[in-house]
Amino acid sequence: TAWFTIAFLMYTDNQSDRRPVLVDSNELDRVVKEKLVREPERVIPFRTETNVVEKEQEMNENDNNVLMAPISNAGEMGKPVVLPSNLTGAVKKMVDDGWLKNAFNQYASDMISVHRTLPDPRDEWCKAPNRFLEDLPATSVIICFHNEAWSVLLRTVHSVLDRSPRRLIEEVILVDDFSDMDHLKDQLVEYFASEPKVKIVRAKKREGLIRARLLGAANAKGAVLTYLDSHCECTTGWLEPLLDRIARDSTTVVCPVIDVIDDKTLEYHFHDSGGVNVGGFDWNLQFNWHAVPEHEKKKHENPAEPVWSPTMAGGLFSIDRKFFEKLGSYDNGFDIWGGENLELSFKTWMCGGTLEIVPCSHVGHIFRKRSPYKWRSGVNVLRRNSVRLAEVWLDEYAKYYYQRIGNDKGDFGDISSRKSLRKNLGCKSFKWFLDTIYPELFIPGEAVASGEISTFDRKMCLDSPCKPEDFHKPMGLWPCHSQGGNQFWMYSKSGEIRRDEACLDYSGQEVILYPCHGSKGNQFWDYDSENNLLRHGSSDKCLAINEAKNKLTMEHCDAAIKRQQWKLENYDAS
Ligand code: UD2
Ligand code: MN
Repeated sequence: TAWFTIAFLMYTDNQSDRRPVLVDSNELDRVVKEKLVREPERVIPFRTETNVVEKEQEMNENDNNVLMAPISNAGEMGKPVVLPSNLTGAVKKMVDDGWLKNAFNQYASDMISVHRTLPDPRDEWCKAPNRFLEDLPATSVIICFHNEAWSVLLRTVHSVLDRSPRRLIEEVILVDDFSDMDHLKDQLVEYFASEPKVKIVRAKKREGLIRARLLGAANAKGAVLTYLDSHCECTTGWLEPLLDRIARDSTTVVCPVIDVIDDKTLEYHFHDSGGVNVGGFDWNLQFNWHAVPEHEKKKHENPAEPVWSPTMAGGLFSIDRKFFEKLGSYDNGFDIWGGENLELSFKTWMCGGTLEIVPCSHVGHIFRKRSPYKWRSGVNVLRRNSVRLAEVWLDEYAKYYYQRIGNDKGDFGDISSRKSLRKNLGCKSFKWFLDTIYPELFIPGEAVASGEISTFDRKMCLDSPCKPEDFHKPMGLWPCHSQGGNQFWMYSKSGEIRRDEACLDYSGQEVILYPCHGSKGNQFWDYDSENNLLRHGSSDKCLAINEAKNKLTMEHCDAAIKRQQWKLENYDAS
């Protein structure tokens, strides 16, 4: 019968690497021997979970085709680690626990070397001789974490140390935002004891990632600060192209291309430079990605050249330390998570800098589907951060965000010092930023109606999220709640019913959300405000509610039928 054991091997030098590996029991001897032969004095069996093995053996008696990841090259060259799908018992529990604690597959990560190899993602353009300046400033790399997995954190740090010229790394500052996991205490200190470049700074209470980053900056000595999340992997040549831009102009803030490390298999997916995206945002003040716009593409001969980006994702960037300080670094009233990425983006542009994505630089990041750690109870942290941001930086455009949160700003604290910062810096207006740097953004002010779209008795409202994953799904209906959010819609001058990049679209089947294309047709709705009908362009049918099924349908227009009558909030007939 095929069964497996888990062996924890520990290398004993400072290349130390601790990873559980799934090994076919018949192979265990050979595998350990091979390791011993290759690195005789370095490998000692650290712990063998014999009881786990026995339990697993009992439970898996009938599983005779369990796949084993080869011990020595799991995840190498960025390949995926695929666990057997029929895991049971103790191993399954370990896998589940890993997911629960981290919102990614920690167990798979633990199987992969913390020094794993990755392919070189760079475009040939990046490798030309003298592409980058010889004389580059050294950077402090600041990595904040709150309860990060051991193998993932270590792989982040090693990828920095292994793939950067040592002279360009002033130091790597690990900022522990008050974690309570055991392995992040003495074990972490011991692990890096012989690496003089690595420093560990601890927050005395839970600060959230923004104040943790400020703590890192306060301890940093480098001329440049480079921030990374604690679940990243830097690839060959990632650092020089970033520092080069800052060396040429200290007001340039730069981001690498963020590649996706799969949360389940840890596979490293590369974006090639043809597929580089730039950052934007929507009026919910959420960051989003876009293809490089045409007006920007025209400025470049090669797609590997740095491109202007209206905003940054937030986690991975380099900035001149003095310029960061001049910009007032981050609002220290920002708690836990969110808002700081847009704050830094807006003020970089508005206060004299440039924000770029640098396609020669690739860093991977594990994107998660949920946040695994505790936030604060009783406060909507993200909303509070975003209101602070809007109050200080959005000028007359702040109202578009407030509409989206039902005009409920809540208690957002004191922002007077941030306002005077902006004033003293003499920054440009948000209108300038939108007109000049982000002309693609749809401005709700140009809408004819904005708010709820409800049935005539205001009982039911159009209600849907509008993320890319919601495209192609039927538009939902829900009792009206007057809080904006998924019930906030805009009726544009050109007849679209939209939120952000999503438009109400009918092509003969269901009434769905579809990316706005701006060419009317299936996305054209004519509101007849006398009869309250929403007449659809290409089909000449009217939007109606099917009360029995509680969903939308399209019917031949008839002004006498109540279920075809709609109210558009704040409809401006002129
Ligand atoms: C993205 C950014 C992230 C940050 C965030 C908005 C990328 C790839 N990631 O979310 O850097 O800008 O948007 O705020 O651009 N952490 C703490 N203390 C906390 C919470 C988090 O130290 O209280 C650490 C955490 O361990 C991680 C980093 O902050 O290293 C970012 O957190 P995340 O990974 O949960 O955020 P992410 O990637 O979803
Ligand atoms: Mn992250």
